[in-house]
Amino acid sequence: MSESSLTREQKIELYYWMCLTRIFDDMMVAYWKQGKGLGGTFSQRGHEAISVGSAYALEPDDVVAPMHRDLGCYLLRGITPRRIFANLLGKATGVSRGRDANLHGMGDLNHNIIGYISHLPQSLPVTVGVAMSFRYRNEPRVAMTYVGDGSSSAGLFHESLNLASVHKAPVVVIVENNQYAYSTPLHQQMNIQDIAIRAAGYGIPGVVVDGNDVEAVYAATKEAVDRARRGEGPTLIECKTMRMLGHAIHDGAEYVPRELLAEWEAKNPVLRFEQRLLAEGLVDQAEIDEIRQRCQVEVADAIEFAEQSPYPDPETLEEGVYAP
Ligand SMILES: Cc1ncc(C[n+]2csc(CCOP(=O)(O)OP(=O)(O)O)c2C)c(N)n1
Repeated sequence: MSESSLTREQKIELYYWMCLTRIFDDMMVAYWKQGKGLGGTFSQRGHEAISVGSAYALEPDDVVAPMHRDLGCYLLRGITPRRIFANLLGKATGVSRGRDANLHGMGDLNHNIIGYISHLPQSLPVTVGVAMSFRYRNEPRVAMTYVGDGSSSAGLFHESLNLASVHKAPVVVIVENNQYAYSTPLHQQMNIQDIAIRAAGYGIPGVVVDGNDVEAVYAATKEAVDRARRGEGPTLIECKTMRMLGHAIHDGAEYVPRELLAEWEAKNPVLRFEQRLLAEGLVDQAEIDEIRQRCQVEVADAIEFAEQSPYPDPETLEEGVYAP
């Protein structure tokens, strides 16, 4: 793992968010496997260091457009576990007020979060547009979004980054290279080792990061965010990781070699960071246990809250359809 300039308190904070993200995800998956969930849902297991480390580098005024494996980003930006679980169950207390029982309906501009757009990678041009508006208005703000390895092969990815570069849009693009786009392995969709080299085609920096190292993700994102804020334009950050479960809850991912999963499980981002904090003497086991316990209580409370919440009143169906 890399060194970073983070203080002890900041590192513990990062650990807390990663822990909360993992426990939320584990409990969500267990809930769906019991057949209690509504529709499909996407696990972000293995992506904790990416969503938490990158979001931690943003200021509250910055805007972020997460995707379907960025639970940690939503939580860190202030959307409570209660509102997220209620959203997943399609309840009126959820982020989308029961309009979308998914991570898709999770936009909340009060937290400067753009709702996830299902059509990949449509969040990218929207985020570039937001970044360009900051530039035109001379606001020192940055916009950030995430795409998968599969999404990075779509035409829109190239068009958006090219435009962003030409106009020096203050945007940071995180590619979550988790080796698979649904069942398609990396080598069947591109002929390059590092997606980051695509940045050269747009004349912007392309960085490869260990996506299972939260401090490395934070450090790379912080540098890119600072660069964007100085008016020097976009950065492409490729975070290498592995999708540890299927594409969504219904997918057993039998097409993924077990050895590959075992290899990545040894790099479990939450456990690795925990072991590092312990090895550096920044925390003791009792503190780790306390944080874990706190996260478990928070998630259990969120599930209970979501279960007890009402479904939306059909009379309110048209509310929120049009922008005010
Ligand atoms: C334009 C478009 N085509 C197909 C889909 C269906 N779809 C949803 S996620 C996904 C795979 C995406 O792979 P990747 O970008 O690597 O992200 P990952 O799910 O691996 O995190 C597909 C094909 C979609 N959402 N949008």
